[in-house]
Amino acid sequence: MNDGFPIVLTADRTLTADYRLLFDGMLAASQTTSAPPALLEWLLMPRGRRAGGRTKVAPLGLRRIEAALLAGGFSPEEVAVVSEEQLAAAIGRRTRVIGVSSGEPAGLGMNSSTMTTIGGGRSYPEAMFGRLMRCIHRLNRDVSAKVVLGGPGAWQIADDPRKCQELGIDHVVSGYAEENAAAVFRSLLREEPVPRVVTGGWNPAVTIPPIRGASTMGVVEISRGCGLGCSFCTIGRVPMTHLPLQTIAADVETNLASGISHVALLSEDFFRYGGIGGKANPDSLLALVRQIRQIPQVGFIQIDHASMASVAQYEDSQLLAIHDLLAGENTQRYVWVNIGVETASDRLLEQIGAAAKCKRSGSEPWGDFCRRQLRRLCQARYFPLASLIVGVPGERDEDLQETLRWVESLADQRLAVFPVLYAPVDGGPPLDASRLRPLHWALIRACYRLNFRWVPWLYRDQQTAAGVPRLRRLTLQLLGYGQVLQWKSLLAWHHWRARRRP
Ligand code: B12
Ligand code: SF4
Repeated sequence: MNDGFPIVLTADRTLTADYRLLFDGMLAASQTTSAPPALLEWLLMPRGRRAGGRTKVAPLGLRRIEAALLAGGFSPEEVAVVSEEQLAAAIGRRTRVIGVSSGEPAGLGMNSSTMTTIGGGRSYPEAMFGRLMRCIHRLNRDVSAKVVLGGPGAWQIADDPRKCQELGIDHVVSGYAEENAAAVFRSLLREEPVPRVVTGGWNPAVTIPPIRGASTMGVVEISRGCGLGCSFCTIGRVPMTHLPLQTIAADVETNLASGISHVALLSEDFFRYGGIGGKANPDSLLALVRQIRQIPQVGFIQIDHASMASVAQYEDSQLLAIHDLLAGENTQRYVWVNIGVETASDRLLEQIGAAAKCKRSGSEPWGDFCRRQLRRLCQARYFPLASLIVGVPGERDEDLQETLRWVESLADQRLAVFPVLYAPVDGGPPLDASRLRPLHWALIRACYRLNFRWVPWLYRDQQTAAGVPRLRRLTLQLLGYGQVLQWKSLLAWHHWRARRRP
């Protein structure tokens, strides 16, 4: 048996692949096992680069835990962040703790359950996580290191000791954990008793440690939490905290040093950076993006989520100025952004407890307000990926009809609308196809008519921005068109079945 490292940190292939862009990661993670796994793995999840028995890229959450352990007194020789392929060499007689990060250990995330309901199979992240745990279980048999699960999906199995046992997990750390990760790991190394489930700790007033190695897809946090309180969201009650410019710039520099030039600025509400409560601060965001753009070698800057209420607080000229800084050399390039609409019905919006995020002045109906903001974003060359939640308790036919008309009214815009099936955050059963009515399918199909038109175009645009070689681009496009055909037939079939159901 080899020596291994005392502390091994790892994550499955969906989180350690060498994606060029955030969009690649999103695309890969939203696949289901009904697509040929070997082809997907090869095409969508290129194996991450490695050096000195460690992975070059790892999910940001795991990088923060690594940084917290080093800040908490562990030495770089004691802690190794590795990919699945490196586990056999990393786990050995010295190994005492194996830390695993996952966003989807049980496949309960809303996006995953939507994809499996429509496309069949199991969610890729869940399947890959299962494969990783089997690998750890096999290698750990003669080592008996303690296995600790953390990450944004840890809550999914925290209350399920049987599932943990089945997966070979001894402890679950839930939530952000920079503050107590080192203490928990130290106790485990000393073989002191540690509860099965530990609540992670972090203190916004104490600095979040800059990462020590590159993050998958060049992601760096600019804000953490959200605090707008939507009842269906896991971070609805975590107040938004903005990271200082120095930490953000340091994280970008660490990625650049590993050859990752594209940056993804993460926040649940990009346009709220530097703001207080729900109030945006355009000057602060402009200063941040300007500073990142000034760092030599920074390529395409991507963003992730935003809220309508924050977009509304920006002038058109400010939206455009930020777009141009993000896009860099080619200002004609589109910058995609996820943005929550959830429903076009004011009644339902109130009922699902999303009123705070949808705050707006005046009495403009929510659907009209969203349409206006989406058009402003499109005008400034953003590509909105709007989300709708389908099947929330209390939803009526009139809400669905209103939302359907709303989707159809956007046919002249360059955007996508993604319907996600409601899944309760308490881990209760997500909605499945048998509970969807014909009107649900009519709405889902209207959304995908837009998506089939524009998503392949967006992906092409993004890949060109990232300099993906032509042959790979063409192969992926072919695969994409195949998937569009498959999904068109699946949607038509689900709709037909729902209509025949009594
Ligand atoms: C970037 C991103 C992605 C990227 C990369 C994911 C990653 N984990 O790096 C990609 C595109 C691949 C992705 C995919 C998915 N994502 Co995502 N993603 C995000 C996003 C925007 C940022 C993640 C991040 O870097 N956060 C910052 C870091 C510092 O926080 P963190 O990862 O939570 O890490 C902290 C703790 O969790 C903990 N921790 C993390 N790892 C470990 C390990 C150990 C051992 C310990 C002790 C602690 C620990 O300590 C860290 C520091 O405090 C978040 C939203 C958000 N703002 O967090 C959604 C989010 C994590 N994603 C989410 C979802 C649902 C998914 C998908 C399931 C969607 C899908 N099917 O397509 C997949 C799952 C992929 C997977 N295998 O986990 C949900 C998770 C909620 C849930 N599962 O219930 C989130 C919270 C979005 C949301 N608001 O709903 N995602
Ligand atoms: S605005 Fe988005 S991130 Fe914030 S609580 Fe609502 S759904 Fe969650």
